[in-house]
Amino acid sequence: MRRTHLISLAALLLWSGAATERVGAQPDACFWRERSATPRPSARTYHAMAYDSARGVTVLFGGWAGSARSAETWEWNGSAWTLRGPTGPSPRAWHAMAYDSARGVTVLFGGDTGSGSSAETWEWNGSAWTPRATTGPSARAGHAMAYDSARGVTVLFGGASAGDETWEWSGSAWALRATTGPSMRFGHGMAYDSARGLTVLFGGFTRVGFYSAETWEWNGSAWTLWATTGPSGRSGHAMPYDSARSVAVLFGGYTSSGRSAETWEWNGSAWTLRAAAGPSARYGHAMAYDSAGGVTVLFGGYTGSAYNAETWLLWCGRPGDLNCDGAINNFDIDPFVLALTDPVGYAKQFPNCDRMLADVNGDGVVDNFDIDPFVKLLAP
Ligand SMILES: [Ca+2]
Ligand SMILES: [Ca+2]
Repeated sequence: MRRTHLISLAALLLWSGAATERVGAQPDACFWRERSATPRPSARTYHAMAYDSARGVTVLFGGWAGSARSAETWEWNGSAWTLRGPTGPSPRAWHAMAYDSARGVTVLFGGDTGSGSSAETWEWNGSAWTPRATTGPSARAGHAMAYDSARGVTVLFGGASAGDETWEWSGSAWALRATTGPSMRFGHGMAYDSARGLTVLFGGFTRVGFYSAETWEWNGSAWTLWATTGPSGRSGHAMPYDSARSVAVLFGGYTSSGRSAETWEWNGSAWTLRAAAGPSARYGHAMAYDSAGGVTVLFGGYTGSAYNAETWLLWCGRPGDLNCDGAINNFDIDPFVLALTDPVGYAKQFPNCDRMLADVNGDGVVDNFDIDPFVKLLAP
């Protein structure tokens, strides 16, 4: 270590002032991490996932793996996958799911069953699947759903047939709410922005034969098209909402130039491309935001040569917050020193954090040149 750095570090370790935090001094840094787990769902694409906030698990149902459709229900608790026993919907892919937090159930609609599209509504309460409404949207696949927690309804848009309809499920009945807004499409992404009370839609494959790059928002009565630049046109991406950071997170999809490995964020007014290396380029994967763990979960997809069975977590934090508790203060000093001197030890002690949070000067490497910026972050 250079002498100046040694002096800084010594000052740092001796410093015992009140915990201090500089809010917003550094932008978030995001990192993808693959989680290996056994057992796990087999490789698949066009499954659906939703996060059950009451039980703290991400629910996965169905999917397609090139030879057969799945009727499996799996749950991810943040560290392990469990295959759940009860039977429910028949095997299917290209269905949609959303978690109704008021009623504590995961809602599933439609999908491709192999003998046509489904018009079934099912609900999973964590122990049993129950078939629901017999009237509602026509049979369809490739639609998207999101739960509007302010209005207490599950919003459905699009699908490979009748794809310009907006429907809402109250928990007891479906209502057709609009037929104007985004054009007919399927394979789009949809998420509910709870901070702004709007359902966000991006992309999809439209009937006029191209990949849409449109961003739309539904306020419960009308759709608004945002004139904005952002991700290129695509379908088969996934787009959950990160409620801690108030952004919709988009990954992957199929574009006019092939599969994408891009991670984008929509904050309600602009798209930002995240330079976060992670899953390989793919489409037909599923994602959900785990609010208890503060991570976005991704599973599977089609990578161009194979169906995929990888579990990835996207974690975002603030440079300097080395213990990942959301604040930058004295409790980050020991973890910072550990990250700097013992990467293996750091990973072991903070498995859900990332050593790169010690890259406080943002030059892409963790080294002695990060000490002074870290001290400045702590000291008023
Ligand atoms: Ca901290
Ligand atoms: Ca650095």
